[in-house]
Amino acid sequence: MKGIVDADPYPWPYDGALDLARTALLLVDWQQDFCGPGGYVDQMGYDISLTRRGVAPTRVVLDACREVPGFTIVHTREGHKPDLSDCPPNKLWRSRQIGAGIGDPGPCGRILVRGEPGWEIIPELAPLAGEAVIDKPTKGAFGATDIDLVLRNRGVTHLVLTGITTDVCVHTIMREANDLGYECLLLSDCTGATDQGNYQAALEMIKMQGGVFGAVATSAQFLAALQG
Ligand code: C5J
Repeated sequence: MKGIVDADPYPWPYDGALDLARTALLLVDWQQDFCGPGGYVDQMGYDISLTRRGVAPTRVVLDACREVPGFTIVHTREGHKPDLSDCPPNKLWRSRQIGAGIGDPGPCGRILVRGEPGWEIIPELAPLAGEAVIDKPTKGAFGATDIDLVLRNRGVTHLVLTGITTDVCVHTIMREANDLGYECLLLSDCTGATDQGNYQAALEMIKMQGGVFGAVATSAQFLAALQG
């Protein structure tokens, strides 16, 4: 139906039809480090085809949202200051345990360090002028950044999420946003995880309890509602 996303477990949003003035598209951590060859996820030994597979459908959604005048588009990037002063020692230690130490040199420069090639958003989904870019040293986005202020200043109350990885940063951000009262929708084909089981479980967790963190839809279902 026009303006209403045929989402699971409820037609999204809960409060009626899409209100494009109050909705933002969130692109979580589409960085080389999480889906590019030689990046952090690749260096840890995971299969980057699993994290890359949402790139093409996300690009379609991004292009559609860019066609809507005034639509809010927000990109996030996970990364640390070059001196790693914002990297908790336990996060650093764990990354070294798995052989991809944050700050260590790699094929994409220093792993998860701001300004390095691996930290950049991949060209397919790179931000355009006027789109907000939120840098976070965290998995979530609301604890150590001004994203809440940026969204509220624009009157945003509803979030459509894409990004990687489903079970880590995307889930953390969706949970944070949901707790703050944002009405959230995750696009299932516009996200991916380093583990297929975790990806499936992450989607299921959102939908339990009547949509405990919001709802899930495909990009086609969202576009059908957006474009009528
Ligand atoms: C991870 C992220 N997986 N962006 N970060 O460490 O999900």
